[in-house]
Amino acid sequence: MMANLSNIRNFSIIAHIDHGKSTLSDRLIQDCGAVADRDITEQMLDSMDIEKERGITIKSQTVRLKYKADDGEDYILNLMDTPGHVDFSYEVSRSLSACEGSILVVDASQGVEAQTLANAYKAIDENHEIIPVLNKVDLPAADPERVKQQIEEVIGIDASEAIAISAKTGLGIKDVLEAVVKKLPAPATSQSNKLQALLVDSWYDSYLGVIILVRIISGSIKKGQKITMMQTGASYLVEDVGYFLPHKQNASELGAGEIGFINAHIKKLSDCKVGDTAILTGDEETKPLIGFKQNKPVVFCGIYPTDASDYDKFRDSLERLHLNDASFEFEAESSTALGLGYRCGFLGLLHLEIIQERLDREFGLDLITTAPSVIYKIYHTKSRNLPKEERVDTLLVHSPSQMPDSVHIDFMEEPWIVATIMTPDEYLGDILKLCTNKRGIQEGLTYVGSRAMLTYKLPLNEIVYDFYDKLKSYSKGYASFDFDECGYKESQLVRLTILVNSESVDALSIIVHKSKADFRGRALCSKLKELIPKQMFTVAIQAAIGGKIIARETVSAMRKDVTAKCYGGDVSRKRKLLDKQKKGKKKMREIGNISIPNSAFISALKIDD
Ligand SMILES: Nc1nc2c(ncn2[C@@H]2O[C@H](COP(=O)(O)OP(=O)(O)OP(=O)(O)O)[C@@H](O)[C@H]2O)c(=O)[nH]1
Ligand SMILES: [Mg+2]
Repeated sequence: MMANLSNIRNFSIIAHIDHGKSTLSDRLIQDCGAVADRDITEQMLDSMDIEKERGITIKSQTVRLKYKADDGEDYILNLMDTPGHVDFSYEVSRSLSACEGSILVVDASQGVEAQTLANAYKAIDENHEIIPVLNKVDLPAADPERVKQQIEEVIGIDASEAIAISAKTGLGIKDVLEAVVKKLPAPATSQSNKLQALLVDSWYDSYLGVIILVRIISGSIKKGQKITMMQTGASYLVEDVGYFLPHKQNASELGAGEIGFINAHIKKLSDCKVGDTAILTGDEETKPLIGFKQNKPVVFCGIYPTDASDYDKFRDSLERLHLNDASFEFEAESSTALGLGYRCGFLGLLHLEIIQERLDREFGLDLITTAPSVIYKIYHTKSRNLPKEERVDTLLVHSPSQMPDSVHIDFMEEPWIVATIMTPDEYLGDILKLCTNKRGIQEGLTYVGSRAMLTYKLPLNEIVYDFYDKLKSYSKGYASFDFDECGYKESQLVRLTILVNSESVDALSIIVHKSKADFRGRALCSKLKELIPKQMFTVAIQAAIGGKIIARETVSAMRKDVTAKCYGGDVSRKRKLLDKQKKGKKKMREIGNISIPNSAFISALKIDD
């Protein structure tokens, strides 16, 4: 049975990382009786192994709940639990555009953090009605009154009726459900009864093919009808429609205002672009919905199988994983040091780490990763006289090996971000130093109680390097961080090449800012000196910018004591033996194939500055 529109509520649960969104979802599911008490587990919606182990949400999840409110009416609640980490903020945006309201969860012992702010603003931009909820009031450190004040001061929404809850003990959950029904609006009624379904998400099911999650804006959809995706033009016969309760449940029909899945035996994930509009085939004059802007990978790195014979398996694994997570990109690449591999693009460093871990865990692959990089723009000297917009030969590169010779480069640009950092006052000094060291430009500093809120413009390539780790360690984990891209700026960038016995090792080469090149070059060389084991011959490690060597280290050869057998005897005999050894070594150097341990590639890139 389709629900009456005025009795539907669609809402997202948003918050900073770890403030308790998934735990609150558990309680709401439990209170609505959707899952028997004995089947309740912690963070039920975090279904991937990696989510469970790390205790974080990576993918948004939707659940349809039935709730009998105090006014005696039956309501349908569509709840969307979202991830808190900045890398997955795209998931949040998509969920928000499928809903009319949000529950903003704030940990009452921590207060407003960087992602609280970022996600709250996203909800405001979507014209959402927002219910502020203060979680973890069971903790002794909780201070709900102070946090209420913070929400009003920093975010600027009314928090006087914020609900104090504990998602752990279940305190206040009923109040949250009542607020959802009373304060959040029902979906708007549409003028048309022609199907318009917003594609919110899609994923691959090994039995059914691609499943899509839709928000029905107008009209309805049922089994046996044929749908067309407006952007891609792909058409499919609908096999099933239904909801997640949280288990998958088929329904006879999905109607306006509802959120549910469509299974149409879709083979290609590329046919289903999230943000696209699905219509009934034949209704081509229907207007497409606004959709979302495509998210683009910002961090790139090369990934290579440790064992070259795993290459085919690696390619298959990437293809399979891509069906599950279309937000990473990959293209084949080869490196003289590492052989055949792929250059992959990710939404951020955590995303990179997770994909790498899934490749290892789900596909049993042993991989080497090169330094993460961003996309640089290179303006060619040929079109020097043209205005920037008319330069058609501008190159987008994310790997040093793609950089043309410096004589062909007119100038380069790198991406910048604007970061919001919130930190307890006592760590402010260190964090300011860190931002300056990362070439940051301070834009603002305000206080929210005893917490400082900093706005900084920073080059993205400094962020992907180790900014997040440093921020966490300088602030003992208390600082939080959010960022948005803010365009490209001209920058003095150079290619720093590492040469091992005069051969360039592209996997260790990087694109860096000129001011850091000397330091990084020296540091890389001395780090490699520690990491490369002694060989039978001398190994020279050099760092070069263009043709100029800026640093050099030498790994001296192992010296076998060839004169050991020669007791006493005259000097000329010893000489002779030593000369013979020298000749042998020379030969080895010529055919010399230095084995650089895999670990060197990763540790070499972790240099303190
Ligand atoms: N004491 C206490 N702990 C809580 C409460 N709610 C959640 N937690 C704990 O806080 C941690 C994070 O909870 P999650 O529900 O996974 O947080 P989340 O917001 O979903 O996190 P992400 O999805 O990674 O952003 C878990 O260890 C929970 O057990 C609460 O009300 N009281
Ligand atoms: Mg979660």
